Amino acid sequence: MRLNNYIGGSWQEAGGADYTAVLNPANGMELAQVRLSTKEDVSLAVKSAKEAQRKWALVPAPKRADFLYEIGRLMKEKKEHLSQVLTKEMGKVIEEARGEVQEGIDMALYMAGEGRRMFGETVPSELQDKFAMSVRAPIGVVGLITPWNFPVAIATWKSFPAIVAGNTFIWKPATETPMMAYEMALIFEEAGLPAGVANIVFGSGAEVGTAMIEHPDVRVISFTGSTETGRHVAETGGRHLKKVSLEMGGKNAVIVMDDADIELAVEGILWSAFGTAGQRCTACSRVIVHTDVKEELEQKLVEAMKVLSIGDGLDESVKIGPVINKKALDKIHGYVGIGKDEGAKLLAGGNILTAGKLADGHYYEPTLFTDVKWDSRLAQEEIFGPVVSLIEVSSLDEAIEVNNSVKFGLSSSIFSRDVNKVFRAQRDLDTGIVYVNAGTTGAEIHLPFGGTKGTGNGHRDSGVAALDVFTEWKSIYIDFSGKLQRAQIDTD
Ligand code: UN1
Repeated sequence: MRLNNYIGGSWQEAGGADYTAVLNPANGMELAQVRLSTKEDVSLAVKSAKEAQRKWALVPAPKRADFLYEIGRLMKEKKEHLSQVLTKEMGKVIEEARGEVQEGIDMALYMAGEGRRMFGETVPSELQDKFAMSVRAPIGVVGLITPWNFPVAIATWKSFPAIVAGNTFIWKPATETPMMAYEMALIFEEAGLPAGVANIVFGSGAEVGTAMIEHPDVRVISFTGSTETGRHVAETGGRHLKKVSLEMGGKNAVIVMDDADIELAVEGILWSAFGTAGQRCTACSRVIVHTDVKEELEQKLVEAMKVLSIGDGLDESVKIGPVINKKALDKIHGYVGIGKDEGAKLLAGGNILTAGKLADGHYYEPTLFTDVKWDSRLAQEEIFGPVVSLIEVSSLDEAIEVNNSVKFGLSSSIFSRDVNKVFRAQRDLDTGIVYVNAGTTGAEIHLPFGGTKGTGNGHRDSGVAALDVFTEWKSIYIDFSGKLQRAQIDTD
């Protein structure tokens, strides 16, 4: 299977000579090939998106939303198929793949509702016979750069608000997961989305991503990925005065207080640390535990980790799938080595798994360290794999301080039954998302998704907040007095 770009409503072969193979991380099998695009392919896509946008902006928002309802319906109809492709391509277990597709369906229906809201403001004017209001105006052609760990959901967080608001888009999916983008293109086509509204260009960040950021007709770049790449996107975008929305790394913590329901905390930690093999920006990678319950938590975690089944995510009984590729596997194992060198105590895991069929894929054993120093590399840097570090503290204040000590600020969580502690924590934890008595994952699409400090640059995906990325505020004053009225001057 060879995937082609989707530009101006038709399938077009990319201009580059190089192909990449899409490999199933569970067993190394080739799933598809993709020809890498060039700067010229991006120009073609931008041209068609720009032409389409003029007409699209004039389609009433509720009519634009009708396409989203249809896209949502088609995603629902094809949910099982999409989930199977997602598991094969990305590796997450099938139950989670279904969850991710559901997140996309939810986003379609939610954003379609915005077609009939998209609230602006009407305010009184300070002058007689004058009307004042603000509306959200589309921006134009927008560029979307999405990661491999949530190849559908994150793309829907960006593309659906973009189109309901009257923009057209160029989407560059991660090179590891082009098949989900291809599946979405089929859905856009079947839903009858006008040609040029949705454009997909496959290729590398260096070539396609850079060309999108540098193209004068692409006004917004919405990026989710690594902090390193995000910095480059922001720098290049800044030079070209682009609006750049960034979602980057995390080093998310679960705090377990001495009054917590420990069984529940164990479940929350397992799900948010080892689900998706730890490859969520929101994954729990630190557990900040109160001295009085540290031993109990350690024992229960180690016990519970023994029954986590590891293997191909298509097998319904498997709880933990592979990591995306060999490079990721080596990085994770590298951090385990760093942890050991730093003197952290390994309680469970710590190995690349190669027994039997696992040798054909990229599997890492769920890993638990304890007695980790809050300022060690293991506790500060993003690993993006199934590795958790326990850090001991003796008070809530210390727990919050340790949580806030990292350069990222995406998600955090506290397990406690004390309402006073819970309310102090939700106020003082400095992350963009806070959970109480749940792990660090599981954001719902109708609230803003994003983080503080090194995680982002002040923008948010999903929720109504996503519209802020893809619209400009336009303030409109209508004077129906028939005479010149001067604001701030004609005050009597
Ligand atoms: C991500 O981690 O990159 O909150 C996205 C969650 C999911 C989305 C995660 N709904 O874990």
